[in-house]
Amino acid sequence: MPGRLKLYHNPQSRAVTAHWMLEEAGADYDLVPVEFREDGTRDPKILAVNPMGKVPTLVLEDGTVVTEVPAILAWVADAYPEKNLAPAPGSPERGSYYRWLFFVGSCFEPALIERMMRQDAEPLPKMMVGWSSYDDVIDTVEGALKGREFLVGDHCTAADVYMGAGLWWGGMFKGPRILESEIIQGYIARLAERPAFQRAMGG
Ligand SMILES: N[C@@H](CCC(=O)N[C@@H](CS)C(=O)NCC(=O)O)C(=O)O
Repeated sequence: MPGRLKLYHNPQSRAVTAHWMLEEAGADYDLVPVEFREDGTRDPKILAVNPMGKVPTLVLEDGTVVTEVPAILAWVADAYPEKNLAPAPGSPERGSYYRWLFFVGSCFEPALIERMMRQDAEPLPKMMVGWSSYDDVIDTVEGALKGREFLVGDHCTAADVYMGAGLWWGGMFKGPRILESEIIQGYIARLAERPAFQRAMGG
């Protein structure tokens, strides 16, 4: 058994995605609140476990530190196999699962950030950046979700937790095409009905 975990958390952050995942897994955990500061300094509590000063940071029962949302989600999915939050290692579905799990952090997030924070700048060259372009990312996400309830197989996996949370945040930040897309909004609405989502994201 994974034992008791500690999630360094701030509700205005990507830590809610890890929180949602811990709820999906029925994990035994404590939230450690991390304060965000306006003056550029960081809460010493987070610096004591993660030199990047970032949440989410998950600390396992033996003190092992896991950072980066997709790493935390993947670890939790594997640590609670009975919850069926990841396809079997080596299966074709595991390939799709990894694809979408990694797509969020390496394509969706940077594309959204580029689009939202560099609105007056020329887009970075498609061939150079790993996410190609914001529109290519949204087209790809819509294509992956078209006619499907979840990204992989017929039930929610850690890839849906990451993609769903990313799209949910993207909509809150008014990322172009996210609120307008019926496919994306239908997907978010399905995920938002999950009790684990509501416990973590609802407050
Ligand atoms: N690559 C990290 C990103 C984590 C991240 O950027 N966290 C932000 C909040 S969403 C943070 O902790 N910001 C506070 C700070 O940098 O002081 C992940 O995937 O977990």
